[in-house]
Amino acid sequence: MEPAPRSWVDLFEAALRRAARAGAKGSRSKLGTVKRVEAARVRAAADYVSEKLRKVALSMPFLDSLHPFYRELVSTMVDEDKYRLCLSRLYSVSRIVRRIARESLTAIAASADAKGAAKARRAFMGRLRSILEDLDECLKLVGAWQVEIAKLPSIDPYAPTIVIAGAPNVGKSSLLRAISRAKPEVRPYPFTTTNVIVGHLELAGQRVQAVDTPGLLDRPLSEKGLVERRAVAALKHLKGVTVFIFDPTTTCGFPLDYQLAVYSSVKELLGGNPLIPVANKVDATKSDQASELVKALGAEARDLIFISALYGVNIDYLLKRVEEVLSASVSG
Ligand SMILES: Nc1nc2c(ncn2[C@@H]2O[C@H](COP(=O)(O)OP(=O)(O)OP(=O)(O)O)[C@@H](O)[C@H]2O)c(=O)[nH]1
Ligand SMILES: [Mg+2]
Repeated sequence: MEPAPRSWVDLFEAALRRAARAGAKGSRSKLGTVKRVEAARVRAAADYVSEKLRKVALSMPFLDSLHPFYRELVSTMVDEDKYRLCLSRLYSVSRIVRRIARESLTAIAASADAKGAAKARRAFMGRLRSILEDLDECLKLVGAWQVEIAKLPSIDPYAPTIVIAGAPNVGKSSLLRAISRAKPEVRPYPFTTTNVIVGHLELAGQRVQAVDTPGLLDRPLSEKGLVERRAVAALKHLKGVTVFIFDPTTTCGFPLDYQLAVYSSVKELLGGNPLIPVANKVDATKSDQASELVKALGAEARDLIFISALYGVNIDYLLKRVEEVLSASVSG
């Protein structure tokens, strides 16, 4: 991405500097030379601004050509309508600047004396200034979006993926640490992970990506916040297998019923795509807590795997299951 100017002032001042440099050349005795110098100043400022704005606009991701996964992630970072509007304004201002520069160049060429040429150049700078001033809100927004977009994880939406999901604080990031080289932040409180985070591992000689997601709450899609919607984007659009994590100890702060409600909504989102239920924190799980989960899951408890992400218990077995599911979904 071409970095956006921080404000209209930065852009305008950079244009003025270029104009000053372009104007430093040549003597001022003959009218022809004066006109050439004034024209060079206008051209230098216009070229710089117009090119800068064009590059910024064109270097930003084009929403409609993004993969749906990225499209949804980006929509949690930018207001799509504003985004389109600002980028098209940058682009159109880039052209307007060229047009008014041409008008000024004509006026400079037609001016009868040095004063007239200088006046035409000053008039151009004045118009440029007010046009850029009007663009300030967009420039700042684009700058902020660029910061967000630069933080997007590099996930291949076409590669086999393990999506780790669950309620907050159940140990999702701990599991990503346990199975990949990624080192997402782990904290003893909820809402630590605010973005999708990718890690890589090898399963049966194949490179597989694992994606850690922000914790999900039990509330309808329409009420989900931006951070939660990043997890939803991963669940909806990445292909492979979802590992859903329960914390039967409930030290995560969410009762089992609550976690089960989140589980149901994840199943609904996945619409039949592969899902492995996992009970984490087995090192700290009491037997009645384990049986409560098994009972609540009914027939699905058959697939439940007890692990400890923190102490590395049963991780190999989980990965074996993941491998089986992934190879079944590839061949199926
Ligand atoms: N006893 C025990 N604690 C664990 C285990 N796995 C994770 N924890 C602890 O649970 C807490 C939350 O772990 P995280 O990995 O940050 O949980 P998360 O699901 O990523 O949390 P959010 O990103 O906030 O949704 C931390 O204090 C971990 O040390 C485990 O297997 N056993
Ligand atoms: Mg986390």
